[in-house]
Amino acid sequence: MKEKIEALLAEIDSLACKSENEIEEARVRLLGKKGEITKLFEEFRTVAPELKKEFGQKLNALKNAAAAKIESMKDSLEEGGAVSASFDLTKPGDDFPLGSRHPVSIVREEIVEIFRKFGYDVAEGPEIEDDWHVFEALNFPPEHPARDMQDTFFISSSANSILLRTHTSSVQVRAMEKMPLPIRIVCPGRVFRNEAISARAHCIFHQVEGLYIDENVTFADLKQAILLFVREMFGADASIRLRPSYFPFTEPSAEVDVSCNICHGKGCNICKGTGWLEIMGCGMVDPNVLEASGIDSRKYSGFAFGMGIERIAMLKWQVKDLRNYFENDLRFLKEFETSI
Ligand code: 2U9
Repeated sequence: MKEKIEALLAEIDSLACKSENEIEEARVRLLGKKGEITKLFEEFRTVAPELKKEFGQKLNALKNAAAAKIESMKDSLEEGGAVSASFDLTKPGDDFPLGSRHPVSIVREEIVEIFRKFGYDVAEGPEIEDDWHVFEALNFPPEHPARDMQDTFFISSSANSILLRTHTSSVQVRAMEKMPLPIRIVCPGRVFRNEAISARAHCIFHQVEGLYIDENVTFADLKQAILLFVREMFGADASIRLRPSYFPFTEPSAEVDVSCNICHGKGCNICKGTGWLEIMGCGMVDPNVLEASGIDSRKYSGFAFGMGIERIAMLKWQVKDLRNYFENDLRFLKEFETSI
């Protein structure tokens, strides 16, 4: 048996099959039901007990060597090691279709990059949040309609409810709780609102919010930061106007409009004849919000802003229906191939 094992090992070592058929023949001859190695395993039953250990190990090594040689011959054949006549190595490879970036990702990165250049860090946080970080710490009164089942997806309604965040402001609250001052961050992320899906509303959308807290931060700083952002995003000739507004977390608050980049203020159907397009909201962080996260509102002040990414993308590419962003229709997504 010893000689037979050694002879087979030498044979395996010198095997050089040139086709799949030859490999299969070798496999059957060695490892098939009536193969040489299988027969040796049958013979092994008659080996004296004191020799069983030695021959058992030798037989297993032989079987493994045969299986490994067959696998390696298959691999090298696939890689063109032994080439069959029908295989044309000069043939060009098949096209590999490339995907394209999603328009929401393109705009998110553009916004984040602009603020990064201004010295802002990027902060992210959980989509599943608690009542404190989404509402309570942001000065939402207990009866505020945004807390209502109509607007918020609740997961559990214990004392500190668990819910899907309705804005990324919760990330800023978490940053205020743990980051040293001054804080200068932008927070991109997905948010959830219990809305009926239509061309103008969706239950999931994306925001980028920003927060700057330091000593002596003023409304003039806010206005300048937004103007610089808008000029980077919409072109050096873009201008802004601020209209008074209300948010629970900022005081004073404003809506920001950018001059229409389609008609340049003359009035068109995109800006509905006004010459202005609403792009974001902003304001000075309410002192109650600073205090709720342990920041001394007599020493520090801050500004914040927020924008919907889909809204900016709609203005950039004149997309009319918000649902396009969520349906993954390749005909829509392919239109952004060149925008990468
Ligand atoms: C903290 C304090 C203040 C974030 C802000 C807005 C104004 C705003 C909307 C734009 C369109 C949301 O996507 S949208 O519907 N956002 O108008 N967001 S100020 O203010 C903050 C955030 C965090 C601690």
